[in-house]
Amino acid sequence: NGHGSAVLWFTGLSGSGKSTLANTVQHLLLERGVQAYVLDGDNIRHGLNRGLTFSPEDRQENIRRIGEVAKLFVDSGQFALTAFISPYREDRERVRALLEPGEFVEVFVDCPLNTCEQRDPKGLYAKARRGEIAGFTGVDAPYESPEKPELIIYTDRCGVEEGAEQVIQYLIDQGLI
Ligand code: GGZ
Repeated sequence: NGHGSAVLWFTGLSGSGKSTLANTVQHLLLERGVQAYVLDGDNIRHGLNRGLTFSPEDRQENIRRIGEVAKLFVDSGQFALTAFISPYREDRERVRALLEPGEFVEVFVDCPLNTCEQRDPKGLYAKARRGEIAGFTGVDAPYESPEKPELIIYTDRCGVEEGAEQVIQYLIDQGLI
């Protein structure tokens, strides 16, 4: 119905608020009659990508597959909202290269590690600090911040609704919706 389609690629630390933000944006898009679907750990890492670990190689494969699936959504005229840490710049740029210019919207969900660690909704940072999880992003595995993201949402400074509105405004400005 007269709108574009794109991948909204949310990237950031565990606990930064990617899934919450993506789900709120999805809700706002659906309200406007724009088809949108969220890909996240719940429907991808437990299904299609079951069996992949958090080694650098498996994270790369995780992101590669998610990029291909997201592209299928765009080919079908929908918005795909992806909420994965996607810690490696190169892996994110490979997904960008799969798509046409303007179809990959990198949204950096920027939140200081300290704040993510204080939130620690699943107690995973605490486990990582105790040495019970090896290779946890931000603790003993890297997170490479985007250099030129289309959008940065500072989730420690703005509420979820406000952040989601910033994403919607970007899509309006770009003529995507
Ligand atoms: C980071 C991990 C790890 C390690 C399990 N490092 O807060 P969560 O629980 O729900 O978000 C994290 C999720 C990260 O999966 P992704 O598919 O987004 O990661 S990546 O893009 O890097 O492939 C966390 C949980 O899985 N988790 N072990 N070692 N996060």
